[in-house]
Amino acid sequence: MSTITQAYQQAKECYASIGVDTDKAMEKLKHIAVSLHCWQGDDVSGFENDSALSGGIQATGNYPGKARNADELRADLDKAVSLIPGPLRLNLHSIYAETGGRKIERNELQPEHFSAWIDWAKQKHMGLDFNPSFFSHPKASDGFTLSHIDQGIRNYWIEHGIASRKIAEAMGRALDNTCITNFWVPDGYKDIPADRLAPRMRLKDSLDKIFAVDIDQSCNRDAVECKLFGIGSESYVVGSHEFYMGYAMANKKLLCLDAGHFHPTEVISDKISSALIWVDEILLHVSRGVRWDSDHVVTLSDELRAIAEEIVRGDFVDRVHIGLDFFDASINRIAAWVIGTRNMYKALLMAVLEPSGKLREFENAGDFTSRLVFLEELKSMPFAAVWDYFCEQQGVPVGTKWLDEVKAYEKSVLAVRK
Ligand code: RNT
Ligand code: ZN
Repeated sequence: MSTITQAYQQAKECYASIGVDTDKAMEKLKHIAVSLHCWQGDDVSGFENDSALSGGIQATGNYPGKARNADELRADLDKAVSLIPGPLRLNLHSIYAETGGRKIERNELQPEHFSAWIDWAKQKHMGLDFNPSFFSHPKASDGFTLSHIDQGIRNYWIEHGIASRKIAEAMGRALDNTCITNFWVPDGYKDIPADRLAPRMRLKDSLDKIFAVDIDQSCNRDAVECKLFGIGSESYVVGSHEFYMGYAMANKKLLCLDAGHFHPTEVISDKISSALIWVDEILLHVSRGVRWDSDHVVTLSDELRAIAEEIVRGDFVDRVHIGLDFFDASINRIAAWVIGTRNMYKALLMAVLEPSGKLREFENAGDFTSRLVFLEELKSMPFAAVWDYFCEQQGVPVGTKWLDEVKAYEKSVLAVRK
């Protein structure tokens, strides 16, 4: 018996002593999808090649070897995917369209511009998710898009929103796997506005026009993402939390909660159970803000664990779509994907390894002493042995071994990109 299996057998007994079946827990984990964001691979650049990143988001660092085209990005994704356990999806932005060198305006994008991505996903048995891109574009350069005061500019972005939903519908249909399309717009003011209402009314009107177009719900569903502030929109963001919470409720949309889009001491883990009373489904952008919405690589933090716990404890696996949203250009970009996504799965594994029934019994009986004792003991249970075994079972490297593969790839592939 290998040492990994031996350690697992011991861990299995240990968890059994508190009423947890590790085999069942792993089985559950195998059905929790995480949507990998393509934009970590190239610092949110995309393939349009004519606009710098804008919209108040920033990927800092200049680690060599960034993917310069779709083939390189797919090759890097192949590498990352091979090192991560679990059923992954891929999350694309519209700026990752492949237009064969021709300039296609964003309001004219078609499903055919994503056919190579669809083929890739098909071959990997992965679902796709999608995002219209309301940034890094001349028509977004003054910080407003769907809420712009100029109707012509608004119309352009409305058309982009509609085009994106049609692309997403085609993706969902082709893959027989519902696509989630997320709407995030950067619109906001650097300084104190005189009128907070009018841009919000315009945003509502634009969204209404985008969503008025009939799309097959089984192929695509839409989410809306709120934000507190961004670089250049410190004083006012049109699409605030209250705006989108209301919009999602009133219009049966998914609410997207990004971990970096609230006050620094506010956490999204506590919002999940509240939001799900009022909306059917939510989308998460699991990220890590450091002092601001900096989109650092996700670490195995208390908040990451709390997010996973909420999903599992509430039995929300089918109603919470887990997406990742971070971009770090200061470390190997493939490693960034692998670190963040393995951490997401680690947190989920910890969550499915909880004796949730027991904890709830303690709580309902008013025995908060036992609740605290068990929650604390769980922290030193042999989780790592179950994780290693799970990785082995899923055919991905155990421990830090995946890093050797990333380093080898860096040498042979990334270093050659100039
Ligand atoms: C920005 C939002 C948004 C983007 C991606 C690229 O603050 O979090 O989700 O990060 O769409
Ligand atoms: Zn986000």
